[in-house]
Amino acid sequence: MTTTLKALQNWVDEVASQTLPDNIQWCDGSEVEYNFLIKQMNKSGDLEALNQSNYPNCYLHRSDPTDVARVEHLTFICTKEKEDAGPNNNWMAPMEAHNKIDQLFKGAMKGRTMYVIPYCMGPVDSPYARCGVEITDSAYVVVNMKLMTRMGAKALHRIEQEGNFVKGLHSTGDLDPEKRFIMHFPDELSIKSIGSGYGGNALLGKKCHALRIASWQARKEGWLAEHMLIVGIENPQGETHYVACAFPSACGKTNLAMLIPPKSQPGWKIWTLGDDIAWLHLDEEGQMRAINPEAGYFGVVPGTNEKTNKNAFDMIKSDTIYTNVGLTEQNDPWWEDKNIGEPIIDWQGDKFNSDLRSAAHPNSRFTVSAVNNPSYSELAEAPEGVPISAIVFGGRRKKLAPLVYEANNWKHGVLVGAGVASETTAAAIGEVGIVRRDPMAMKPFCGYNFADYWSHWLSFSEKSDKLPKIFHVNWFRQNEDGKFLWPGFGENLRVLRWIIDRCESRVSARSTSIGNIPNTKDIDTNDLDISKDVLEELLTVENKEWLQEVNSIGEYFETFGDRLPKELSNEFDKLKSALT
Ligand code: SAT
Ligand code: MN
Repeated sequence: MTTTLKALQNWVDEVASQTLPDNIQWCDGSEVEYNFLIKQMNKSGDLEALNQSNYPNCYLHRSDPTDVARVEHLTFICTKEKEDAGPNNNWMAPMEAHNKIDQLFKGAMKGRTMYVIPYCMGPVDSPYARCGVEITDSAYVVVNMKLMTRMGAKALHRIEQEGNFVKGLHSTGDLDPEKRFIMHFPDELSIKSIGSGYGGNALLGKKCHALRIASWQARKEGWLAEHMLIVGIENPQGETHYVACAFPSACGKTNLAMLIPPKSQPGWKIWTLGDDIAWLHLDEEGQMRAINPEAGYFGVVPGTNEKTNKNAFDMIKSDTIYTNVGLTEQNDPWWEDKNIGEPIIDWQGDKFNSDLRSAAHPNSRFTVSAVNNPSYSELAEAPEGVPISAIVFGGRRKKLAPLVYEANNWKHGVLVGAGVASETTAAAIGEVGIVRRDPMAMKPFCGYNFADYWSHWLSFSEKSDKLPKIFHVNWFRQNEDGKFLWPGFGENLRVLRWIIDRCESRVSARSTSIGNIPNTKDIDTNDLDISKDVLEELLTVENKEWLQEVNSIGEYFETFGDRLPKELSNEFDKLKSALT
């Protein structure tokens, strides 16, 4: 396979003469190619076959122990003007960034195969989909991209028809953390990443393209590229509402997207559209519609069990690539809270010793195609996407944020999203459990200045009078003893039901200074071991605590200077005066 598209062929030739690979392989995305690469990596030790009777077609990859998560401090947005990247991003001038990283790419693929991966983010026949080509020297990246995107011949065909594509150049380099960079060039629609083979650093279709570059494109073209799951909620009467939810990495997006309704909620069904990224467009009628640009899941493994996420637990029993989990004596994968079996080997391949390290890395992952998901929605392949009734923001907060509240209107909702904060998780290198501001769960992923991003969000209020309602949820509130107040997981359906009832104007709500809160009677607690007091506690708004929060949001907004949209400061002022 080669290409008729001159621009693509030229770029591939250029990269080859810079990186000097032994071979060049154009990926066609076929099963034969996938199986061949798996076999090859199994031989080279890049992958280890798991117990094939218990886990057919499942493999384990161990990444370098220094290369286990996204590296936000080494991720750069390289716009001409520093201000365009904003205080929310690391910035480097494009020329300087190219020079620095090109130096590292020189001869980087010597002795290796260079893979050319054409891929499409979104259904190949969707007008909302966008294409890219990733060049990489990692076979692990190729097989992950096969599971995570629509890759190969069909994507290449679309690229040749359209004539343009996002360019992603990746090499694992020598995995030296000192020579690791993930650079984005929004003006050139290109990405260069070196020195990491891990997830969001290396699978360039995901965070690099579908969020950082796409958010930039989306602003220019009038749509939104967001860090959101998309889920369909079908009621016992057979009506389905679609909701898009933005939570930071490792805060339960995959679990919510694949939720199984508890026995107390007969007749309800959940359909998964996506678990991580949503591209949102207004259609001709002003209805917001969403597609999931991805075709698979790169989910957090620890904590997945029959109770927390049975769909995922079953889904990853076959055709799955595991990264950085432990092993049992039977060579089954093992992770914390799997609740079955015992580990004997840890994620670094050493004999398991609980004093040394956990068996699975806290950010260990599964990669699996979405079609393996028992709750996969038929409409996930629909080129026109699904209509969105509600947008939900959330984070991991021990205190303060109530279980759920509703914004007064779109503009207030933008403030609610911009004010999101969450405790950090193992999905990125750095300290875990620190509360940081994470607007719209996009802190690590917005490819431009947040102030401009909020202006873009605000601009939708003029474009349609049928916009989704905006909500905020917090599944993670704790009592004084550090116990979670809300059971979470499947029981979160009860909160989604209230959200849908609000969208359909079926229930009233209590107006507070931060927005509309459910009346306790409207959250179904049937069959739930939760007292009225606890529910009330979950739905309390303490103005004094909120005032502190608002002051911290205000300080954060100040870092954006004059660029902060006036309409957002207005919403902020309104909130502050409601609290005082
Ligand atoms: O490493 S990824 O960016 O792919 C996963 C995540 O952090 O959400
Ligand atoms: Mn994510």
